[in-house]
Amino acid sequence: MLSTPTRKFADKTRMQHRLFAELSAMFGREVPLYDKSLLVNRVANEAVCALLAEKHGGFALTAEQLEKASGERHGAIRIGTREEYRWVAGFFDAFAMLPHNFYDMTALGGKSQPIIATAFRSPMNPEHRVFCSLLMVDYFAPEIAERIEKRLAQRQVFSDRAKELILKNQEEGGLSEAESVELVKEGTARIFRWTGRAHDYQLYQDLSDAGFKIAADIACFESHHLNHLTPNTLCMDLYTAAMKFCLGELDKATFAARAASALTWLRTAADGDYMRLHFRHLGSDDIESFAAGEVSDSAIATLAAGLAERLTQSDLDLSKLRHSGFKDFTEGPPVETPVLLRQDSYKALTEPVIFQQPDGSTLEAKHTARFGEIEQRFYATTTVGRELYDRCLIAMEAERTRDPDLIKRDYAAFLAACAAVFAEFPRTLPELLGKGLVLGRYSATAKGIAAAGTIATTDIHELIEKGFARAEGLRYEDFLPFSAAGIFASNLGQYGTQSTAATKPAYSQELLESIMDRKIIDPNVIYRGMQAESLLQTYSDLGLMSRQSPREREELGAAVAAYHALAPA
Ligand code: OOG
Ligand code: NI
Repeated sequence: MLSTPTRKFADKTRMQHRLFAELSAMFGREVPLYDKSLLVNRVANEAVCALLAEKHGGFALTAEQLEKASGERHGAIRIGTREEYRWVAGFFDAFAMLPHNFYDMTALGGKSQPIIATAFRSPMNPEHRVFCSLLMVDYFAPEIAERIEKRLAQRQVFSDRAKELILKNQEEGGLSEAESVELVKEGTARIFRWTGRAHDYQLYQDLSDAGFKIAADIACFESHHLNHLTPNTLCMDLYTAAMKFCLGELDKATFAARAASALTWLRTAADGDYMRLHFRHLGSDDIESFAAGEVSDSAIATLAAGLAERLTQSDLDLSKLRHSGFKDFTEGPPVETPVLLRQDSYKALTEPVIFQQPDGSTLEAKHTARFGEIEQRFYATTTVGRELYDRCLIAMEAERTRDPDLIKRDYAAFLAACAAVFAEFPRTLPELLGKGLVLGRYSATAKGIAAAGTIATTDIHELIEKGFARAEGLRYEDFLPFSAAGIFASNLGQYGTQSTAATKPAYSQELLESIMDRKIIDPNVIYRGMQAESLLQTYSDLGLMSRQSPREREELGAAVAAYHALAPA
């Protein structure tokens, strides 16, 4: 897809890893609770790996491998002006991170926010991504819009050197090693750094009072400070229980029970497809070579008790740190439904800020915006799968609105209600693929290749059943606007906001593309293209090309062509 950079340039994927490792270190220094949450995730993941090693004989992950496998991050930044947004797009371009998807957060009904967004990531095998919001000033009444614009015009987030490097990458297609180190440094020392300084408290107050805290978070600060930097977890329910325990929100017995139930769930759910999805270093052959093992109830109880012990040690007493508690429920599908992504977070911290006032004086105040998200990624959905997901999600919202206290009154009943709402979704990859709800990458097996010429069916699911082909699920690599809106809302302590302009402007993908002067990639073209290409290859390897219906061949061919057309000339 992307042309490989020539050797005179620093490798952009390696630059990406360096950038996110450095951002993570920066954020850890800025926010001690973030650093500790990484440790909680590590010890929870170690317990998961211990269970997986029993279930899949031959699977083992050293501490070093686990650390390496845990480097994936997504960040969230919020930008004030169109010019800044264009520089941000140029910055990420230097790391081969391109805009994917258009998110119109002004069109989410009661959850709307005055922003539009895209997410920067690699088109293929992305590990890192940044959700990048742009404040739409014309969402506001002219008087306040003008004050925001005036304020924003006074800041200079990108240094001259950063701009030079971004332009050089744009013109020449890459940066030298030394320059790439410099650009990462620009990111951590300036562009994405939290300064603790803000400007114009009156504007801050007026925006916050009018329900636009997000605008205050953007307009009054000096940099595109990271709002959050999200790692992945191997087991959302184990991690959230552990965090709540460390923050003092669950007692030890409740934690041990929740941990045991999360691990019991994994005992069934962590099949070969889970392994493939969660460990990118494992191939299908590695996974097939694992011996099926048994995980006993007592092994689970031992793991849960061990984890409770570890979390009780003083280095994980998070109640001592500044915090505002953990979110009540996880955004996205319930644990039974392995599609798209599940997200949760510790709530936004209230942090000290010093305001520089227009008259030259300073004022000490507090700001609540930066939170601590975690996520677990599952399978990318087809159009049909996504429609079903959206329907289920609306039903789940309705359920929560109908009985908002259920979660506190009876946690098990709350989880059962969520599962019931998503009951139409099957729980395993073969069934999800079989029903056409998620996308996969198919390949011929050795048995299938040996049988080429004698195979009677062209139905991919039958080919899999007969052992002639196999499938892996495609991982969802993007964001979910409703999940994002839920996170926004719960952290800002504010639900959506209405436009105060005379008429609410309509925003489009074309608008954001023109702001960046680059095209936004539709990730569905990638997912569908990958699936189609793998199907064509499978049919070819099985000698079935000529037996496919012309219509199917045409459809697959069109999906592959659209996918290949994404590659720059
Ligand atoms: C971005 C929210 C979107 C997610 O994970 O959906 C996001 C923000 O809070 O600025 O990060
Ligand atoms: Ni996020």
